[in-house]
Amino acid sequence: MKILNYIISITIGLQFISCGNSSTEQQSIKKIDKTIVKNGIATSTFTVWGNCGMCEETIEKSLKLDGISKADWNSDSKIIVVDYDTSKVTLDEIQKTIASVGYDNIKYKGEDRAYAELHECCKYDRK
Ligand SMILES: [Cu+2]
Repeated sequence: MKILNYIISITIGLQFISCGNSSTEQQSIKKIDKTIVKNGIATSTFTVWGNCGMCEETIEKSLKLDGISKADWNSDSKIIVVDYDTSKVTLDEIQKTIASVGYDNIKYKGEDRAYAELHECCKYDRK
């Protein structure tokens, strides 16, 4: 029974990271760009264009930088929440980093070369 549960959870996990055709939902992307700073720790919430769980991995991995304590992108809402130490990293650097791995965001357009190298199903409709 344990094995069955394990298989089921893997199957659900795979569905979660697989790419759906989300071109219809792309049209309703809400543009958000908001930052709250408290005691030198900022929480920025902004829009990052993308498709799926693989995009989420690429975007979040790119933000494993000194000073960033949390980066959580949601493939449905296309919104990322980043917590960071403002003495170590700036919002501008964060948004440039996301663009450098190919993702359009509220401030910067994703680098074309990085976009071209994205997995087929990650080639989201650009902003
Ligand atoms: Cu993707």
